[in-house]
Amino acid sequence: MQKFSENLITMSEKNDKTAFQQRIDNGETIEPKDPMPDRYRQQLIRMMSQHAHSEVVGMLPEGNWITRAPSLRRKMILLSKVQDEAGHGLYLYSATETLGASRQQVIEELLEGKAKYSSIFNYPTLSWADVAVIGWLVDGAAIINQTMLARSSYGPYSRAMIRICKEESFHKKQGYEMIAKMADGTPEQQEMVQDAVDRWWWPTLMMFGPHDEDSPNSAELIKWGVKSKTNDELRQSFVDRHVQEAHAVGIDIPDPDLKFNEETGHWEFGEIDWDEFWNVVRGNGPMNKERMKARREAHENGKWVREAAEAYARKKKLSKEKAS
Ligand code: BYC
Repeated sequence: MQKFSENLITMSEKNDKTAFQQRIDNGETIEPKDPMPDRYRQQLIRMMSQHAHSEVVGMLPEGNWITRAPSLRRKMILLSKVQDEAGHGLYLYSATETLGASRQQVIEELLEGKAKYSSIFNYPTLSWADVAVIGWLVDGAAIINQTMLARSSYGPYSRAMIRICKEESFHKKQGYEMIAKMADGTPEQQEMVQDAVDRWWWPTLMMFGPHDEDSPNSAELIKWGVKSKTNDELRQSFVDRHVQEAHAVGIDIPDPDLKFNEETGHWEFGEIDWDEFWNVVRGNGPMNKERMKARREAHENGKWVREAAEAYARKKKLSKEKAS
């Protein structure tokens, strides 16, 4: 990750760092012009830009089904959901810019294959039921993670999360409604929806990131109030909530080790295939190459729009200078 420290107030002195930690421990919100340790800034740029990329790349799997939605109602819902994800990307790129990282810089890092985005979007959407499962499971996972991030110590990130969570909540509901309808439908619909859940369940659990003992960033992010829960804690909340929702509509969870622990009140689940996770994160998942190709082409095709916007901004600036 590049350094973006020009004109920004960073902290180097030990006393300043203690004062900063004190502000975090007091529950204060850190705003863009506040002094902050360079490492805090870099960690936020890393995480928020990855999050923005995930929203934008995340439009692709569902976008694949817009032209084939089974009714006008479903098409309208899907169109507006995918459009919402683009909006989330824009809020998050803007929030990242408040840290001194330009949108152009972070997007270049994605297109050059240097920046990560969520592993989940490297899986294919093979049937219409995948759209339902993404809404229910993937947006369901995103809500659990982002409700925590809505309390993050960095003001622009937490405020973006509040709005995003409201929209994700609608996304999850429309997905779960579709799941319930298909689970209550014809045998073919039931088979199709179960097949989609079987394929997406484990990749969704991977979205929360590696186990806590293998998560190098968690401790620092928790110390700075960016995260308030660990990857494993969030994953457990997700399992507890979604197993119940699955059972309520007659969907099976594809995990032979799943069992309810009466003492802890939690659902215990089987081991995640971490080799698969790291393989996808390193760019070798089923759809990584196709996703990046689609993003690069979209960026190239949008060049004229960026150039037109820049020309318009220059023209406006010139006429303003002439008038003054
Ligand atoms: N995929 O130390 P860790 C949406 C990386 S979109 C890929 O635990 P951290 C939606 C991690 O980056 C919203 N990489 O990291 C859109 C790190 O590598 P680097 C998606 C992953 O930051 C359209 C390394 O593994 N949500 O909802 O403490 C349609 C070690 O990990 C993943 C977000 O983006 C992964 N799954 O925790 C529908 C949430 N997991 O950077 C829906 C924002 C880990 O050190 N991000 N890695 O090279 C986060 O909450 C956290 O960054 C993570 C990781 C939980 C993802």
